[in-house]
Amino acid sequence: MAKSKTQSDVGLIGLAVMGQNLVLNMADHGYTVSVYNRTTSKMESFIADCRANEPSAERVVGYAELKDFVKSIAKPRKIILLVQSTAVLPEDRDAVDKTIDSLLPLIDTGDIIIDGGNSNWNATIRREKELTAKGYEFIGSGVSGGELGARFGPSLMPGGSKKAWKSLKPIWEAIAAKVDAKTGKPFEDYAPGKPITEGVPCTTHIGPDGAGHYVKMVHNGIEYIDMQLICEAYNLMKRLLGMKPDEMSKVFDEWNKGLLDSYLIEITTDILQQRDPVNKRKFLVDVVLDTAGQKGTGKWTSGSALDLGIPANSIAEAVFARFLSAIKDERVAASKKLKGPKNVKPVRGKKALIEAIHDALYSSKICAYAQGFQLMAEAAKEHSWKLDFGEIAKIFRGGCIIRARFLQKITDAYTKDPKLANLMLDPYFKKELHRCQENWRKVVSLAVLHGVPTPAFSSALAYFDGYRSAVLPANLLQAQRDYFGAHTYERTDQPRGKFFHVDWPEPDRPQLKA
Ligand code: 2AM
Repeated sequence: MAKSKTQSDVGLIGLAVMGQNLVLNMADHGYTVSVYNRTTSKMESFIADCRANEPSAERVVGYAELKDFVKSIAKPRKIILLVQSTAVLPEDRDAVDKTIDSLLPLIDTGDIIIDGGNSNWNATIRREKELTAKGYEFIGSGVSGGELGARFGPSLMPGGSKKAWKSLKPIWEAIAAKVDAKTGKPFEDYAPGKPITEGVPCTTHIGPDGAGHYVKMVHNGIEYIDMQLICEAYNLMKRLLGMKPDEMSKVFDEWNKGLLDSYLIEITTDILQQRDPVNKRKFLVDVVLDTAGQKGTGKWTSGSALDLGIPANSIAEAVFARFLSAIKDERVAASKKLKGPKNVKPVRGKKALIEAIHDALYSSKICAYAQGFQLMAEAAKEHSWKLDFGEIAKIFRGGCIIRARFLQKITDAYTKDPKLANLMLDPYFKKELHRCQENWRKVVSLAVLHGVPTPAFSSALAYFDGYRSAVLPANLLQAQRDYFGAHTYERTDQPRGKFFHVDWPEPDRPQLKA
């Protein structure tokens, strides 16, 4: 249907920072955008701000009434929601549902509602079902990259019907981050009114209903562990080598030129050289309190791993590390009572240890991504989604917080073998793990000897060692279960699926359990 001259290409509800920035991004790309916010004054100040500062302000139109907002959008309407989501269980209803409910009497069948918030995939599955049953289209799209990403190019992970995606695709491809087709490196030379239009967009149709929000959630889980690994590397340099932040910044800067080249390493380089604005003799990082917050997506990822039976232990460790950081007062009290190791020899060989920490970080990162991708594979089975992991790694290359050179290698791995059982088995990653493991073990051993906590490095190593073990001590565990609870066991010399039980501690009369 042709739109009238006065109608907007798209509408957006929810003018907090992410919403505002997505609006400006779309306007910079030539789209006219109608905007609405529950609290009208926020819409008005946004519009005033646009007029004062934004080259594309003329393409942004604010509405105080929802019905006028809806009327202003060309059909089939595309209405993006960036409102606060809190629903976790399918039956939970939150502000996203309230907003959808208020829209339904005003929109037409065939219109598309796009939830660009950090909604839980369970809620997205439910909403998609409810809305498509009524004849509307619904897309749940992950939007990653923080405020700057939303403004100049996020990584976008839409889930929903192919038909709905076809309508949204031009806008999503326009506003998404772009990477160089050959190198996979993100283009970042943007400015207001000067969007990037060349390159490969960091968006793809992830799959049906909740697939996009699920992948976005796992992205966040990976982000948790990526950040924790960097923090452990920093802590080891600080505690074992006594390095100061500006010296460490130089190390991270070097690392950013090699295998670890990534956004998170880059910002760490910046953070570590920043002086405290209050007291310039200090580094800012040294006066930031060591308690980390979280919004819940790492917890959701870990909860999903538990539900699906996937050993994403390092991702969970990263969440627990934040919990541990949060009990600051308890830690301060405990630090006066619980003593660490005594008389440990100081570490020698600074250069070699820094190199070893680099390798420990790289190999742990491989394990963390292996866990995240295994989790997505299991969720895909559970929900009958056909996820293309090569494409997913591709859209993580730009825009999002975990963007990294490393992701090109993951794309390569899944392009070569779309059915790869675990990233660690890809020839490149296998080689890297084999190359790094001696250093990785050295670092974890040193950390243990010196009493420096490295939950992410250590759990990743335990994952690697566990995954490559043909035999684990679960034989004893299952025997214990059979001993106290008659839970039965399978035998190594019998076909799988045959279960046995004995009368412990007198196992002379083995019985085949029916
Ligand atoms: P507000 O400015 O009126 O608070 C992020 O919090 C965004 O979600 C804001 O734009 C906020 O609108 C919106 N939001 C939060 N709860 C909402 C609700 N129950 N209905 C509509 N919008 C809501």
